[in-house]
Amino acid sequence: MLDRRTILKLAASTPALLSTKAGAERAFRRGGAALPNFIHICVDDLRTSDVVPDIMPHVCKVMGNPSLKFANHSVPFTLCAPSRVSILTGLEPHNHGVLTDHAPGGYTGYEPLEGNSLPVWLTNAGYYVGHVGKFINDYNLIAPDHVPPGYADWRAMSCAFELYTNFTLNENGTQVAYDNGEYTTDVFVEKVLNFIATAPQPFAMFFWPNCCHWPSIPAVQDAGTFADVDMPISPSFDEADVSDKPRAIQKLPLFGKKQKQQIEHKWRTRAECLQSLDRGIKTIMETLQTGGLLSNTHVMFTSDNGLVEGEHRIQKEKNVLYEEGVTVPFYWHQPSGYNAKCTHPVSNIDATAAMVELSGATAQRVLDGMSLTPLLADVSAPWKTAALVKSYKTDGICTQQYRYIEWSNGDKELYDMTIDPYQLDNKAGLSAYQDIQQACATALASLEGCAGDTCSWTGKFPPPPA
Ligand SMILES: [Ca+2]
Ligand SMILES: [Ca+2]
Repeated sequence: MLDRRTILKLAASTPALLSTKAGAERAFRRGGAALPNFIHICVDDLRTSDVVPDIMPHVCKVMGNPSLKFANHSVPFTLCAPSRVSILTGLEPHNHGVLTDHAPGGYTGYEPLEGNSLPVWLTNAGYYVGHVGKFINDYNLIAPDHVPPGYADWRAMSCAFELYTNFTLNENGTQVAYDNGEYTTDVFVEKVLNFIATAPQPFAMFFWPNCCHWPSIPAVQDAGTFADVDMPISPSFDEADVSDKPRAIQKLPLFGKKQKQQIEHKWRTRAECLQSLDRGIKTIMETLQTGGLLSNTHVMFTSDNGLVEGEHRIQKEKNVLYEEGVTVPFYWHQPSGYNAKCTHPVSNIDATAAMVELSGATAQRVLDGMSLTPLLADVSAPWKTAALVKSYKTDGICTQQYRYIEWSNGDKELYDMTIDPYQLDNKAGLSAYQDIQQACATALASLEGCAGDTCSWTGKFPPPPA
């Protein structure tokens, strides 16, 4: 692993790269102002409840403040590959067509799209683009030797992404085995630090660790560190009364002792698995700071999907639209230092549109996302009123106040998040909520077929009944 001094020394040698004509042109293109760098960190299966000081103290400190926090950030599809493809294409899943983790989805579905994706647009705009970590499901099975277009520095897992040791990376076309006890997250962080130290500016790094996806194996030093810590219990854990819920949830029995122990075990291993990443992000932020790069680098921290783990009697499931699955952390540390909490409904495709705008890149397709740039300056700026969300069996919308879900069997759910943040009391079908439900259903029906600008819904939703 590189120590700080080596990294700074490497950084000091980087101006040779910057002093080239091409590098200079890359760095100063927009009216003389330097184009910003990007570090896009996308954790795998991270829950919002994981980003708390007891589990991720460094992330809470360095990303939580002074960052912009998007507190109502959903993913377009609550599954790894469809969500990642939305980030890379800026499209809603119904427009990119990758709706599963495996064929016809996964990398099988993404491969025909990859030549027209965010990394390619950034490269065409003069960016030096890197990727470290997990890519898209089944990349390892279909094309482990392939370096996708748009990446100047490619270091992706070319093995099963569930591995935390004894793994292989495709490093710019060469298969490199890590079979001496190296731990994925630690190796990935080292690669990111190397990139920061050597990449010509402007750069964009997609740091997508496999952590903390099940089996959530922690680094040796972290194993057992949460053994005596009790899992926080949400009011919706093992929901006592599910008579308000759709038929699929009503069928679920209350947990037995063994199931509760299994859920708690998974929570503990996930918390332990996140420790290495938490330390790594602290080092990355410190390195950007000491290298003088933080003043011109946007750092985003998010997850590809959440995970329902015990809520509403669901033992383990990401592919549902309850809050723990569909809403994921999103922090944006930006050069301006603007620090606020945004409650507008935003989606990962909106971040893609913002990266395109900030980089001066040209997307070679019509983006479905709405650039977040107005909110990066003022969280009360005018914004769309709903985000479209999907899973296998459900479609829905997230608004500033409501969650509305339609199941494929016709069952419906409506939650007023201001009075019912744990989604214990489904309001669908209640006469007092009829107007709200109708407004939500109208927005959903429109967004399900949207493209480009029509994906930015601006219709109003009635206030809740008094
Ligand atoms: Ca995932
Ligand atoms: Ca209930």
